Amino acid sequence: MANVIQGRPRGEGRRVAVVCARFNELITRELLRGCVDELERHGVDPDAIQVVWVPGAWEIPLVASRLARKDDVDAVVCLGAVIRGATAHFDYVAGGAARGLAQASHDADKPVVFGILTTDTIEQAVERAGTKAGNKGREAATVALEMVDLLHTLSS
Ligand code: INI
Repeated sequence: MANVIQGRPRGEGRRVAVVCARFNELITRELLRGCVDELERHGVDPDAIQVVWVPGAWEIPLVASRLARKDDVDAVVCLGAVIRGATAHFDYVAGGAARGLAQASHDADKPVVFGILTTDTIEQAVERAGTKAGNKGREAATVALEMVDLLHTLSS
């Protein structure tokens, strides 16, 4: 019989930082609303959630990295919306954010969750911010708690 290990999204006693980009704020504040609600629904104390706003998705990794290295933070959830325009800007911003968050997670040895939408259109972003395709902020919150629990199990 295989020894199967997986985490559960338990929120009690967990401390979570959320970094949210102001760019495309109409979308990102819905991601933030879903994220905070989901963290609290899983039992995270509202006082144990800190929300930090940054200008755009490009700025998220630096702040996420700083927060992830703090002793009183168990996980960092990163929220943003990068929407493709007519130029290559999208690729630089989305690619830089993705690489930066992977690096931040490895450097701090903690979950740094990628809750940044990367879509071709505003409609696709709206669908993922609390309408047809759910709320990616909620999903990111659950992933963060599951990963904190999993890493705890693996190190105990
Ligand atoms: N930032 C975003 O969060 N989403 C975008 O869609 C976006 N676009 O398309 O330009 C965007 N650009 C700003 C960027 O994140 C930085 O804030 C800016 O380049 C200053 O460093």
